[in-house]
Amino acid sequence: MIDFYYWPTPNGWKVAILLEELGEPYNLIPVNISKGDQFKPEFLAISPNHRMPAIVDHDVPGEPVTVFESGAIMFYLARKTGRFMADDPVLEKETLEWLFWQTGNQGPMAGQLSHFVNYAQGENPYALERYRNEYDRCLGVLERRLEGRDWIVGSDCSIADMICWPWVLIAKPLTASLDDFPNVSRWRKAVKARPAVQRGVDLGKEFRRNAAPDEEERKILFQQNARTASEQSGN
Ligand SMILES: N[C@@H](CCC(=O)N[C@@H](CS)C(=O)NCC(=O)O)C(=O)O
Repeated sequence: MIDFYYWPTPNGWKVAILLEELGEPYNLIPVNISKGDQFKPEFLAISPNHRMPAIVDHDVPGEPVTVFESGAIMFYLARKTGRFMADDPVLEKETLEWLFWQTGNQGPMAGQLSHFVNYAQGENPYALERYRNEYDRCLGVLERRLEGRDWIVGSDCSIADMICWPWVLIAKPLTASLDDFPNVSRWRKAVKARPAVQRGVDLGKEFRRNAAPDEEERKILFQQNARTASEQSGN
């Protein structure tokens, strides 16, 4: 069985979608990032970067295997199950390129855009513009990749699609339009139509925030540095 450390955000959805697509049972462990669960020592032993998602795979010989970072988790599960990543070395290399691209480019830029759209409205027009442009640039990268192809890598839906899709799903709340990106729009719709994808996005929806973060939550989420992280972990 897999323990899945999760909170319902785009980064969490990536792995939720894959687990639902795999159809294997898993044990959901909520990591309430507004309350500081990401700093608990038992979580840090699994995810040293204070971030979810993370997994622990108990279905292995010997000690359970811990995996943090969505790209690494998805690569691990795809390798282990032989699903959602082609066996061919060149296609595997292409999958890795898109996993790295997502976690090094689209994810951080969209995450910062979300911060300035949702939590620091009007406070920093330069930052808002900067991340809006970068998010738009990333949509352009995907648009070119999806020209003449249904999926990001190979001929089927793969972990490359599952990792890139959640931050495109929420383009509108991020104040971006997909009007100039017809290939991305078509692909977004095709991924969304998959029942397992819908189940992944719905996972833990009862935990979703329905109010702006209060002062304490803002401090936990937005004023982190090495010292506060260490204090929160009790070190
Ligand atoms: N590169 C990481 C990003 C994970 C990430 O940023 N997770 C956020 C939620 S979307 C988190 O755990 N935030 C906790 C915090 O900001 O303290 C991945 O792809 O797994």
